[in-house]
Amino acid sequence: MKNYYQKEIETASREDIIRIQEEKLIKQVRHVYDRVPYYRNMMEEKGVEPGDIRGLEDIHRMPFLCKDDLREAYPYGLLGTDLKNCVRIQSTSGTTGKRVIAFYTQKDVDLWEECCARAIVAAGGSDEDVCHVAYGYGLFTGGAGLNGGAHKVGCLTLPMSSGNTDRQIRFMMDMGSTILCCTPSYAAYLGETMAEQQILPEDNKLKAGIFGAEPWTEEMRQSIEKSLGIKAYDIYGLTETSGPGVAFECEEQNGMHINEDHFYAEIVDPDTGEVLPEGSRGELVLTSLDKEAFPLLRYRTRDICILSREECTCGRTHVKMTKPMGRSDDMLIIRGVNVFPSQIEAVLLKEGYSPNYQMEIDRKNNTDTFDVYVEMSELQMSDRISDIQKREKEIEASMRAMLGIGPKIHLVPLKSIARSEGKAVRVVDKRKLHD
Ligand code: DLL
Repeated sequence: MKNYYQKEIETASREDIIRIQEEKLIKQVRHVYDRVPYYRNMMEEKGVEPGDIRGLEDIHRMPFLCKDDLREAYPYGLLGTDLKNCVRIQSTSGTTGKRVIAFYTQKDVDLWEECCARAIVAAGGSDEDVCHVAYGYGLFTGGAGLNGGAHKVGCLTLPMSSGNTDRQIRFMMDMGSTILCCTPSYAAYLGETMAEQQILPEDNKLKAGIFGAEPWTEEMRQSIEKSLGIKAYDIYGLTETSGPGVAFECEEQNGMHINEDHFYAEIVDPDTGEVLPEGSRGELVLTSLDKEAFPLLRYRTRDICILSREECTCGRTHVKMTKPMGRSDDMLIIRGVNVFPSQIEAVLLKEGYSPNYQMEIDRKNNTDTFDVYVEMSELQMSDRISDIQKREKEIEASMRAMLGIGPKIHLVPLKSIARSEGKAVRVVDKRKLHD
């Protein structure tokens, strides 16, 4: 039996989805023009009036919005309603600049939680489940979003937040958690720690995991599924568009359905901004169609992916996005070569290493240095030095074949790379510190 949280809309015909999107878009453009001076100015600069947007094919006439605009408008410049109508804020971690603050009305919170509820049901969740939420609570959207979604589904919700791994495991075993929500790197760490505590995958009651907020590979999915004895589903979103739940994976585990009744998705060339035809790889641009407090039109996510409208066996009709293949702005250029951290991870997992790694890039004598620290398994640690060195060379060769550039590999003892309870720190780019 197929399970949907909102069957009618999740399986609506293409024509119905387009009609809904057009109606909402026309309303939303008028809303931001009337309510948000920042938007009105941008539209006037581009010579566009609300009446010019009569359907989806006109959306390209609207200006793009990017993270810098959000920073410039900080904190209230993009508010689409009076502050007294807002009931919540959430925020980005702000590690790469000024924080982005997202505002929500009660309706915004409800719609956001519904999107998360769709993801939970798509992962097999129901009111019979115990949903263990180990995303961070607080300003980060992961905890609040999945918590709200789990309530809507009627799950017994465990608001664990991140951290205190021993306590997480104890609650998971004692309360019989069946669905785990956290970052994929923390899921891998939980699996690793449970194995150390001699807890076998079949000892826990988990059946599914809903993992997102950072890039992860198919190889990592397989390794988490094995260590926890579950099915692992991807979920995508960003603070600017409410949080998790813009898109989620279904039983096919092959791409994430974008909630098209709430978000209109485009793929553009990250350099020129030109809209690319369906099936092209490019930057995802999202328009929130019905957010009241923080409505974003044509927001440049910087996430690189491909959209696909191939029929899905789950019956959902909403367009699918691939896993983000990196970001157009976190792509590293090392000795002139473009490197995505996900490529490093793919090689390591393929070669049988753990996903615990850290890349370190520096510049010495005007040349980039590129080191990758990789943790060994317990078994590998007892190997002779010469064997370890041989393996370092083998990984270097595989990386060179994949990237066209060979980093220096350092196999390091298990647990020597700091674990993260939230998003893993994969890249330490020391070049920036010198500028
Ligand atoms: O990470 C929201 C979220 C929470 C998503 C929990 C999923 C689960 P931000 O902190 O604003 O919001 O970071 C957003 O994280 O632009 C992507 O680059 C990255 N990201 C989010 N989900 C995925 C994913 C949350 N499933 C940024 N795969 C986004 C790869 C992801 N990257």
